[in-house]
Order: sequence, then C-alpha cells, then structure tokens
Amino acid sequence: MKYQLTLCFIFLLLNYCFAVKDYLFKSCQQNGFCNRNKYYSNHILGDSNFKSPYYINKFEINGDILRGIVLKNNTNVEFPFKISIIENSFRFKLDEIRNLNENIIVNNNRYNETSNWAFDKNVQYNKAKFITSKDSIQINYNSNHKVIINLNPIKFTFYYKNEKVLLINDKHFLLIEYQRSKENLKLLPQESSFNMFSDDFQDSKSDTLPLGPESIGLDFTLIGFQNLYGIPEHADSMLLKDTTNKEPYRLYNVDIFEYETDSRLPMYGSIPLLTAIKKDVSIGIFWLNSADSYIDIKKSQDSTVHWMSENGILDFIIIIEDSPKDINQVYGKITGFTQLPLLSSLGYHQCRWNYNDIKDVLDVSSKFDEYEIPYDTIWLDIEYTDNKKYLTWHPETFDKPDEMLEILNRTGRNLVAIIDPHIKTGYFVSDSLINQKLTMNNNEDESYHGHCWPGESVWIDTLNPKSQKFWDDSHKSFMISDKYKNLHIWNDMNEPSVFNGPETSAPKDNLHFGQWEHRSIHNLFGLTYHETTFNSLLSRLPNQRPFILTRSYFSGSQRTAAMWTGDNMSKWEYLKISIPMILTSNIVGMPFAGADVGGFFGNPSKELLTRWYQAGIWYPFFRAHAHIDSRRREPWMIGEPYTSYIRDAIKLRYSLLPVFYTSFYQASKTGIPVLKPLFYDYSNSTNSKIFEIEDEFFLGNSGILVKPITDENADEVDFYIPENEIFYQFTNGQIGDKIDNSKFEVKNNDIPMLLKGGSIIAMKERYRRSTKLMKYDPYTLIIALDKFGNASGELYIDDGESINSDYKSINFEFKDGNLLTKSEGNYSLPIEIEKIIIVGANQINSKLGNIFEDGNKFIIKKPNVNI
Ligand SMILES: *[C@@H]1O[C@H](CO)[C@@H](O)[C@H](O)[C@H]1NC(C)=O
Ligand SMILES: *[C@@H]1O[C@H](CO)[C@@H](O)[C@H](O)[C@H]1NC(C)=O
Ligand SMILES: *[C@@H]1O[C@H](CO)[C@@H](O)[C@H](O)[C@H]1NC(C)=O
Ligand SMILES: *[C@@H]1O[C@H](CO)[C@@H](O)[C@H](O)[C@H]1NC(C)=O
Ligand SMILES: *[C@@H]1O[C@H](CO)[C@@H](O)[C@H](O)[C@H]1NC(C)=O
Ligand SMILES: *[C@@H]1O[C@H](CO)[C@@H](O)[C@H](O)[C@H]1NC(C)=O
Ligand SMILES: CC(=O)N[C@H]1CO[C@H](CO)[C@@H](O)[C@@H]1O
Repeated sequence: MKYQLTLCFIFLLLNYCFAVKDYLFKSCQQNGFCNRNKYYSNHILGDSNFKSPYYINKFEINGDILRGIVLKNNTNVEFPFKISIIENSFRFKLDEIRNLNENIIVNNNRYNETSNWAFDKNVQYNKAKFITSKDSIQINYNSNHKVIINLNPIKFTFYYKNEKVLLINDKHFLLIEYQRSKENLKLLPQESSFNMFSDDFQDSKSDTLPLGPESIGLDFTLIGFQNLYGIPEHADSMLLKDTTNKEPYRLYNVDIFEYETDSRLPMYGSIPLLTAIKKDVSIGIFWLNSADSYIDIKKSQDSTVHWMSENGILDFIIIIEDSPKDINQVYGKITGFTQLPLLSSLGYHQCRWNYNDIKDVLDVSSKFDEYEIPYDTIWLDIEYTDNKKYLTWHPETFDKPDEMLEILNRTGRNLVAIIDPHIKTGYFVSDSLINQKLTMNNNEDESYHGHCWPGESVWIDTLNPKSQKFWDDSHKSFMISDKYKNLHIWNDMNEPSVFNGPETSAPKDNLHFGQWEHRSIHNLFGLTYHETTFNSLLSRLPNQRPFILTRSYFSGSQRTAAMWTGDNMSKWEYLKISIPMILTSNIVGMPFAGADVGGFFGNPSKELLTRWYQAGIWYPFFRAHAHIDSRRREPWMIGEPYTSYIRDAIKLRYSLLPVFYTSFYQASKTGIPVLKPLFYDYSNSTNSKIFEIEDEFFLGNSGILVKPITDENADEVDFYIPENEIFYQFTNGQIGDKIDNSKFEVKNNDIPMLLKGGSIIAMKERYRRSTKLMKYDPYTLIIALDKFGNASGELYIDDGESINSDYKSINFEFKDGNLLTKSEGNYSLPIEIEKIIIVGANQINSKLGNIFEDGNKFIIKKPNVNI
C-alpha cells in the first residue's frame, strides 16, 4: 500500500504525484559508497598499469578449509579470509580485524550473520583438494571444478570441465574500505573520499555513519556469457541489461510505490543471486550481503559484473553447473527450497483495500457462489483493526471474527488478515515491546519512533530472538481459538516502510539486536519479520503449513512465504512487466510469486481487467487487489460478457490446480521454477533469441506453454516455438490438433496456450466453490504424444495442508499404445481417473477401455488404470 498516493490526494498534487519518485531514492552518484567504488573502477579502467593492492600474505590448510590473511599495500590492516566448499560450490568469506572501540554503542565488527538468515539449516560442506605453490593455490572439488587463486595481487580463475569460465578481480576492482578515522585517511590516487563520514543526500543528512567508510566492491568476469539474469527486484526485463552510462541495478528494499517500468531502481525485496547462462555451462554468483548494494553490468563477449555493498563482510558463493536448473538445485540446497504451499493458497485470492465489515466480507463471499466463480481466500487490509492497532479486531465492524471464520469455513474458504511490523504507539502491543526492549532502536539505543499507517509507531525487532515468544503469544490470542485453521497472515510494509524515514525506510544508523546497525541488515529485515510470523503460526498449529504473504524478502524467504510485486498500476505496461518480474523471481528460487490482478492503483478498463485475469491465472500466487480509492471490481462488477470471460479464466486455473500443485511439489524438492522461462530447457538452442523471451513460459515441467495477451486490442498471438518439438493447440484448456503455425487468432475470451508433444497432465474439470470441495473429484488425463508416440508426466497428491501428510507421487508413461503408471506413497483415499484424451496417436491398446475417436483425438471414458 502506498502512502504517498494517499498524501497526494490530500494535497491534490496530482501531476507531482504521478511523476516517478526517483528523486526520493539515492542514485549511485549520490550514494557515498557507490560513488566511491565507481570512482575507483573508472580510474582503474583508465590506467592499464594499475595493479590491485590486495594480496594474500599467508594461508594454512586444515582439512577441507583454507584460511589466510589478505593485506593491502601500504596499510597495516589485516583481512582474514576462509575458503570452503559448500554444496559442491566455492565459498569465499573475508572479514576485517578491527580494534575494539568501547566508546561507541554500535557493534564495531563487520556484520557476518547474513548467511545465518539466508541458509537452510542443513547445508553440507564438501571435500576440497588444495595444491599450493609459491604464487598460487589450486583448489579441486567435485571432480569437474577447479579454481586457481593468484596470491599477488589476489585473483581467482575458475575452470569447469577444464574450460575457463570465470575470473574474479581480473579487473582489479576489489575495494575493501577498512576502518579509519577522518584524521587518518590514507587514499590511493584512484580512491575518493566522497561522503565517507557524512551524507549530503537530502533525506539522510542526519546519518551519523559512526563507523565511517566500510564498503566492499569486486568484479566478476564471465567468460563467453552475455545472458545474465536474477538480482530482483526491479521492474525491468528478465534478461539483465548493460548498465554502462546508466544507473546500476540497486538492491535496497524500499516501499517504492508507483515504480516506473524499465528501471534499475530498487523495490520491495532483494535476492543477491545473479545467474549467467550459455550452452552447457551455467554460473550463479551468490553475494551474501544484506546491506545497500549496486550491481554494474558491462556486456560484451565476456561480461563483467561489478558488485558493491555499503558494509558487511565480503562473502560469496560461486555455483557452476551444466544448466540453469542445476543452479536452482544447488542454490535451493544452500538457502532451502520453497515450502510446499497449502493447496488452497494456489486457488484464487480476492483482496481489496478494504472490505469494510463482516457483512461486506460475507456478501462478497456469497456473490462468488451466486455467479458460480470459484475462490478460496478473502483478504482484509489494514482497516479491519481497531484504529490500525495490529493484533486487534475492530470492535464494531469486525466484532465477531470467529463467526465470520466459521461461515467462510463452511464452503472451504479462508481469510487472510494483514499484520505489519510498525506498531502504533500507546496500546498494549507497543507498550510491551518497549518495556521488554524488543523494538528497533535509534542511534542512541532508545526505541525508534517513526510514522507509518497508524501515525506514530515503533517497529518490532525480529532480529531479537526474544521477539519470537512475544509474537507467538500475540498471534495465539489474536487468532482466537486453534479451531480456526482458515485464518492466515499477510506481512506488508516490512522493508521496513517508514513514511518519514530516508528513502521511505528506517535510518541506516538505527540499531538492532546485537547492536548491529540497520545499515548492515536492511535487506534481510523483511525476512526476519515474516519468518518470525511463520514460526508463530507453526507454534499455534504445528502440523499445518502456514500461509504468509510478504512484500519484502531476501534469499531464504522462499522457505516460509509467498511474495507479490507490490502496488501495480492499472495500466497495460504493468500487466506486461509483471511476467518478466515473476519469471525472474522463479529464476532465483522464489517461485511463489504474483502481481496484483487488475493493478493496485486506478481503474482498469474492462478489457484490461479481463486480460489481467487471463494472465493472472498463471501467476503462481493468484490474487486480485485494489487501492481504497479504486472502484469495486470484483468479477461481477464489470458486467457481461466480461464477467463470464473472467469466470472461465478462474475455472481454468482451478481445473489446472493438480498441475500447479505438482509443479510446486517439484519446486519444493528440486528448485525447478513453477513459471519456467523457455531458455531453461533449451539453453543448447542455436537460436540465441530464446534467452530473451520473457512474454512466454512453461508451467513447471508440465509441457504447458503459455503466452498471455498483454496488449490492448490484440487479435492474434505469435508463439515462439522451440526447435525440434511438436506442440498441440491447447487454448482455453481444450486440447486440439498439432499446430503448424505459431501465429493464430485470439478472441477476447481466449487464453492462448499450447501443450508440448510428449506430455501427460492431470486436470480436475468439475466446478466447485473452493479447492477443499474438489478433494474427491476425479481426474482427466490429457496425453499429447511426441513424434515417437511417447509421453510422460507426473501427478502429486496429498491432503493439501498438513506438513506430514499422506501423499502419492505418480509417474505416467505412455508408449506402444499403452499407459503405464508407477506410484509411491501412502495416500489412502481412492484416486479416480474418469477420462483420458489422447492426441497424436496412431493406435491405442484396447485394454485401456472403450475408445472413441473424435477427429484426431482418442477419448476413453472410465479407463482401466490402476494407481
Ligand atoms: C604490494 O606489496 C607486495 C608485497 O610487498 C608487493 O609484492 C606488490 O608488488 C605490491 N603491490 C603493489 C600494487 O604495489
Ligand atoms: C562473526 O564474527 C564473530 C566475531 O569474530 C564471531 O564470534 C562469530 O562466530 C562470527 N559469526 C559467524 C556466523 O561467522
Ligand atoms: C545440451 O546441454 C546438455 C547439458 O545441459 C548436454 O549434456 C547436451 O549434450 C547438450 N546437447 C546439445 C545438442 O548440445
Ligand atoms: C472447518 O471445516 C472443516 C471441514 O472442511 C471441519 O472439519 C472443521 O471442523 C471446520 N472448522 C470450524 C472451526 O468450523
Ligand atoms: C519412445 O519411443 C521409441 C520408439 O517407440 C522408443 O524406442 C523409446 O525407447 C521411447 N522412449 C521413451 C523415453 O520411452
Ligand atoms: C505417510 O508418509 C508421510 C511422508 O513420509 C508421513 O509423514 C506420514 O506420517 C505417513 N502417514 C502414515 C499414515 O503413515
Ligand atoms: C508489477 C508492477 O508493475 N508493479 C508496480 C505497480 O505500480 C505500483 C505503483 O502503484 C508499483 O509500486 C509496483 O511496483
């Protein structure tokens, strides 16, 4: 939710408000550490004789770990480092030895706990073999990997299967600003002192910068790579751009509201994973740092990435594998895979700011049934609280939440209520937080007070382990009795958004648990908040998968939350950009992602709203949302024929829920994207265009290929068809003939999609009011054969809600006219297949059942299939 928009209405400064607010956000030039790092790299680029002053002075090997010291010429600072192999990937971690300074309140060390938050609990360290010489160290690991580290100056060369693929510090951009006083600055001619001890940016002049300059910067040269992805969140293309003479990509979680598309400005979340893809080799650079960061990209035959962060230790992991999906697998082993979601959370979510009272909620809910539109979850934005005091219900408008939950539950429906980290001052929750010293503090170590939705607020410090118990108890009483399992939580504004703070967030010199500056932990604050909520929900109902939506996120957030792209505008360009944004989120291991269907702000045309639903059914997280000043736009408000088009779209989503759920199951085990870019399966393609396609995607491994309509008045669609594959027409979920033309006509009610030859998918075709009511429905199998007459597919089934659920995982294989099934698991309810439709076949084994031929289709009703 975007407060500035509201203020805009109050002040009626419309033109001003609709302009991009980039002046509120620091450019690289205005941001001390970025300015200095760029100054350094620019001067080095202009001086071919320059040699990096950093070198490895000594090291020792202990088993599979190498430790040593890096020194910088003409200084006496020491940088201890450590090399290890984690999940078959190379990790380098470098700190700085600092003198204890007892005169300051802030923790004087470089922040080194980012990985504690980002990593999964069960990461594995592996074997490494070191071969050392006078001027280099060679490290062999995992049979295909080799790194050679030059000691003086420090430089890394990575080989994969004996091919040189990556260089680090080849450009000499390594910069580690060590701790110094203003009086004792010793700078190289290439180094700048811009804003080292003070900040002259308009809104952050009060930053005390108690530790002075501390930034780190480093270059990565990717040999033969031009296709780079990842590092969300930006409203930009999926394929990362060259930023020479442009703003670098910035990672700094902010409440940006009304972002511009085609922009490297930061947004609500950040995942510091960049991937580089080419035929037969993929690389992931995982930069474990939660401070304000910029990434400058120069593309060429060999592309260079210059990564800069304001403070913290230098800690990175280099993942090198055959293919992009292998990168997801390794990254998932390090940071955890996405949680298998509640099945019902893959249904349709209806939200707006705000449903006014219980009657409004229940009216909207019953309208869905009146119009025969399935939905699973209705949402409450901030107005349901007593005066924006989170963890309370409004005493008049939401006086009987238990009754409301019970009525919703009768049709299998859920409620999501918002709980934000800013806590209004002057009531029991904030009073206790302050008394128990569980707030984020100001630079004098007293509770920080700022402004957000409720007015004056304090922020819970979820870095403090004691906050967990407090949050558990608060949620237990807010969520009424444990009987109500259909109440879930939305964590918004957790960047954190602070209306009167610099760049709409908390002052960087605020203090958290451990006396760490906010500067060090900024990008992971949102994760600590939604993870604390996750643990509270688990403590309430230990065997139910929690559902949480978060706006701010970091590496590791996928373990415990879904995300959405924030507050969209009801414009075609925002519909269009939502697809590459969600694809990028999938590329970096956060597949449970969506965008506000309809756009958050404004009033979409009937055509735009319809097209947005038709695209939105493909968002892994599928929710409509609207600003408080937008007109009501529930599907029936728009009128016929559009209401029917929207109903058809939502029903299609529901009929494909077995495919979505199976895709999520696979994502939760292997990290495979749920919305999968085309280059994933075709990075060997000879057509380099495949690396740029961002308006078309596969639904997981199902073979369903989708290209949503995102242009006004579109009357045709033109698919990119991967070479050597056959595809069948599958528009609106109706299987048809093999296509010979990638371009075809679309009408207003058409959802263009294709099915790849070789696929088997399971659908549930009956209309029900919610996912829970579909539990016992039979399946229809669609079998689309490849050119050899084969096909295969997977179906995952469980109870859709328990953590330790009975389950069945079924593999289907079609060959020689027969359907074979293999299954494992202990799911005991009967699984019925009521119909099979086969396309592309010459003959079918009659033992499968009574076969009807309909054009090129074979249809078998009540087939003989044993699962
Ligand atoms: C830095 O010092 C080392 C050790 O004295 C020396 O070998 C190296 O050439 C120096 N590097 C630069 C850039 O001055
Ligand atoms: C961070 O550094 C401190 C001080 O050197 C050390 O005690 C601690 O174990 C380190 N934590 C991590 C996660 O490396
Ligand atoms: C495609 O890439 C895979 C690795 O992902 C490799 O094993 C295979 O040989 C490649 N195929 C072609 C045709 O280049
Ligand atoms: C909610 O519905 C389920 C059946 O779907 C039922 O078992 C449960 O008792 C209901 N809970 C409440 C609080 O009514
Ligand atoms: C596909 O069909 C061909 C020809 O019938 C067969 O040789 C091959 O083994 C099949 N492939 C798979 C994966 O079943
Ligand atoms: C079925 O298997 C799951 C996963 O292994 C397990 O958590 C569950 O307890 C099993 N259920 C029964 C009834 O054995
Ligand atoms: C996906 C997308 O474009 N989202 C944007 C929609 O517009 C709001 C402004 O109201 C931005 O904040 C979102 O980032």
